[in-house]
Amino acid sequence: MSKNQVNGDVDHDLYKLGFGTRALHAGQEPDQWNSRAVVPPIVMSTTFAQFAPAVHAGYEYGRSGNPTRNSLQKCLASLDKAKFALVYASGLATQANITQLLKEGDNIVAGDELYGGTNRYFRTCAAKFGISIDYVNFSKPENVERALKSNTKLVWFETPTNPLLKVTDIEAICKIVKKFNSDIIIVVDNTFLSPYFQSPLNFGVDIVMNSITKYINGHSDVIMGSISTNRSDLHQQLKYVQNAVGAVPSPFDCFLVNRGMKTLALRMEQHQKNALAVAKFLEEHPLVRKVIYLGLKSHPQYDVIKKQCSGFGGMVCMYINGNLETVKAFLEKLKLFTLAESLGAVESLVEVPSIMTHASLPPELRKELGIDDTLVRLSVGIENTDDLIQDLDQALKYANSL
Ligand code: P1T
Repeated sequence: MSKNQVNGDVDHDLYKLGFGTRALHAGQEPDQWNSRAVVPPIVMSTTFAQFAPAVHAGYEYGRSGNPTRNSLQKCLASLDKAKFALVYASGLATQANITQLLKEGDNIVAGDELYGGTNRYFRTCAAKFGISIDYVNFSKPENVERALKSNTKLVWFETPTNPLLKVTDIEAICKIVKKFNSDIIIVVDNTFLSPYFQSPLNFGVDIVMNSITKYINGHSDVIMGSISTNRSDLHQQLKYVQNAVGAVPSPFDCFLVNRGMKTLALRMEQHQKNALAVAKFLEEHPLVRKVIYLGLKSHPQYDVIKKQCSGFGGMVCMYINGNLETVKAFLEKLKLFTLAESLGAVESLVEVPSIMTHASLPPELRKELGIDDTLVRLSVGIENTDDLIQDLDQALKYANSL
């Protein structure tokens, strides 16, 4: 690895190094800055001086390119072991940019279980432009095979899904889709596991997208999204759209994410350690009807998880015995788990998908998926394990006593 690279492309020697090392060094080369700053500076300038008309040093205008953003994009590409990465103003802005690759009459085959906002964008925004969307359960690859059409241009799924942590065999889906039509673009939303625990590009996916707002930034203080890809044609098209649509993140936010990523590996290990302990504790609790966690052998797709993930992440779901009132009593008593939407940050969060993150789904779809009022989603943070268990225990005891 050369620390003396100036402005160039990603240094691919770096890709041989470990995840934690890449998170600290990729895109951070001090020689790209005149000052040799060890931490990429926040370049707030919206425009860049040109030597002569249309002759510039790689940057013209802040929407089309920014040095702080470039550092982040390089580092992110290295974490996904991708050739290219691009960042956007939010996860949903990323989805809207990718959808710009389609035209009227095209079809999308999407997972039936997606973050509520992702489903809402396809259903109410993309559909307005004459794009049809078919939703299928991706955990059964034969459903996807049946859904593909001659006008299908995009296949989009989350694995694991938000909120119920259903898992899709990425390799099996890629084989089916590419055999049907190799031009179809396959996108995996990798938000729930982050590049630390899952590398969808290794299994034949064209684009991996992330809501950076979650684990990658990890501190609940930035809204951002990203794509990573090895395909230069898609990178070129998406870079064009990134500038043309203009939903780019601020340099300050890029700086924060760049900093947050340096501890992604450490944070993910602690999220996982805590989540596994929490899931095991909840499994034994009389007020809990069912627990869903990737690291439990009871997960119906444990064999697929073992095959394609290097860890289980920090998201845990449970169904509580009782009704919404029981759930509300439990939430009211929690002291460390904050009742809030979002996930993947250092502090533990809790939410009720049916009336919060997935309230925008049609009620009949929620029912079909099993997102009812007794489902509680935990984003297990990096606090001390015993404190989290103790917090859940006292709140469950209270709710159980009513
Ligand atoms: O919030 P934003 O950065 O726009 O990302 C949207 C998004 C995309 N994909 C997944 C899997 C997500 O979970 C999200 C956002 N999710 C929440 C806010 C949530 O609480 O589930």
